[in-house]
Amino acid sequence: MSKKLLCLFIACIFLITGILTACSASPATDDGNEVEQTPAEEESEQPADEQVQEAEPEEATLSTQLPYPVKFTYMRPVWGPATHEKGSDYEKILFEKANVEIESIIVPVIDYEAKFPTMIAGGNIPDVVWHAGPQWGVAHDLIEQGAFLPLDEYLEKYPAVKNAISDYLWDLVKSPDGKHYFFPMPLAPWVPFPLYYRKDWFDKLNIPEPTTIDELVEALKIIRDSDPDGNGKNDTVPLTAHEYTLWYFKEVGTAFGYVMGSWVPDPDDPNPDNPQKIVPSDITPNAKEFLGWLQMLRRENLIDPDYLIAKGKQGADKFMAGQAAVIVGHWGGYLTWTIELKKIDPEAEVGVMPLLEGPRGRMGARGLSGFDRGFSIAASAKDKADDIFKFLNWVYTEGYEFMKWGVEGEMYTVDENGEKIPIQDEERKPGFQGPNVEPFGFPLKSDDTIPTLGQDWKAFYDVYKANGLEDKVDMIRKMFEDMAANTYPDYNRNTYSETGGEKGSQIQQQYLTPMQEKIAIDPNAPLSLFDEAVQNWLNAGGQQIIDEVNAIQTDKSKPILKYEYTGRDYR
Ligand SMILES: [Ca+2]
Repeated sequence: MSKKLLCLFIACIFLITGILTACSASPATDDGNEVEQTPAEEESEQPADEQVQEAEPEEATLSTQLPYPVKFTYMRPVWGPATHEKGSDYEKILFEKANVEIESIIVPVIDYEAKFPTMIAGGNIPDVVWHAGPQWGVAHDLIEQGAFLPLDEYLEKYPAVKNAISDYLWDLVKSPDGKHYFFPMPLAPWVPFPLYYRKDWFDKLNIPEPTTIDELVEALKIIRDSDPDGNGKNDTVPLTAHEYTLWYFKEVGTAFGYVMGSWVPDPDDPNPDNPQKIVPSDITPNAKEFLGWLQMLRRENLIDPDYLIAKGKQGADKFMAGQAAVIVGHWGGYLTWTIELKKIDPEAEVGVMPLLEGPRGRMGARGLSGFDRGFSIAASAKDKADDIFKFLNWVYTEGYEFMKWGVEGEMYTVDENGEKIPIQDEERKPGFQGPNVEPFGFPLKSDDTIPTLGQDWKAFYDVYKANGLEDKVDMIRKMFEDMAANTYPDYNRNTYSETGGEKGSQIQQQYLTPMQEKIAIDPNAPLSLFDEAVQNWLNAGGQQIIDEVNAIQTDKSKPILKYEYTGRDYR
């Protein structure tokens, strides 16, 4: 699981160049979302048709309507430097604007899970506290012990807070008792790894754009036997991968019905939309078929010889250096790769393949969990919880633009078109720099993570335009939206399994990962290794994990992960 979190984090910083803090909820971009009006803002004087002698004042719904400031302690990870100075300019302005006094306790994100148990030792749990989620063993136990409040009653009372998060995500972070003890930090549930290719070379060699996995293989064979770069040698790598891991094939795998790292309906189940039983896709025959295909690429010299073997190198460098014809990689890599390629070959052009048809269906996006950590409210803060929600209600309504952008003139400027332009951190006064802002950050809305955290399609377009590549945006967006429209979801709704928490990653590392790599690396490895490894995994606790997950997760229906875009647009 931590590996997955790391992958998501990398995916997230990949696009937001240099702005680490953009990965938390610091100001990132404007999405033009309308601010939801809360009833209290509508200034409706109650008609005096009630018998109450003294008109009962309408209950405040925002922290800003309270006669006293909302006070709470707030423990969270920081992605930027942990050099917060209390009483900073930003802090003072936020406190005044939101009528809040937050005592922030920050921990560098890299240490967060390790330090968490000591930070809350002795039952001293901060009022609002971040953690990895209800499936994380430590948090799971705290929920079982009643240390966190169920949020449901408040989410009903403050719909703007609830609506900040997608239904898909709320469904995913539900505890087995059906309640929500956790408010997630949304990320895009899709980070497609498509197949990008040297279109100029395909054209030169008269290779049609592949539409199926088999046509891809045919194209790779032509590359293998050709000299597209004209150096007199047939030395172009037909296919490489962004980094030398299996993970970069997560989308390609779906064409084989293999949803890497996800749970899928038991292959024997007649009703895949609402199966009786779910199992990890990694142990299904589809995974075996995919690995056999990968092995064939190795045997036929169609894949980068360094793939899964070379340490400290990555295929993206080969692609950028003009040494590879096709790359399976992060969708956001397009810009950098094209810019770099054009430096060495002005004729270079990068295309993206359509979603290929494979032996088990059409390639699509492997659905991701769509969050990275989040927070809970301590049961000991029950008396304050409603006020904390009044503050959150401000964060997700009136205060949302401020929480995203901060203070005008200090943290952003407004151009002649009314567009907000962020002021880079190093150009700000210290009191408005990331380290003094991030400790008070709250998650962005789910809608603001599409296509990627803090970057809507308009911002995406602007970056491409600045590099003269705006005519490529529609192509990339179509790929992204096709992928999202063809999502392969994880049927495991983040279900906690005691055995899984105890030794899930250990037995994965011990049995499945080495087998996968052995088959992918060694062209002579027998595919029976797959069956042996799966049996060993089942015996070592895998069967127990499957049984526990199936017993705990009664809802095994296909999770609905729908792409809807509400952000700013360039079109
Ligand atoms: Ca060559």
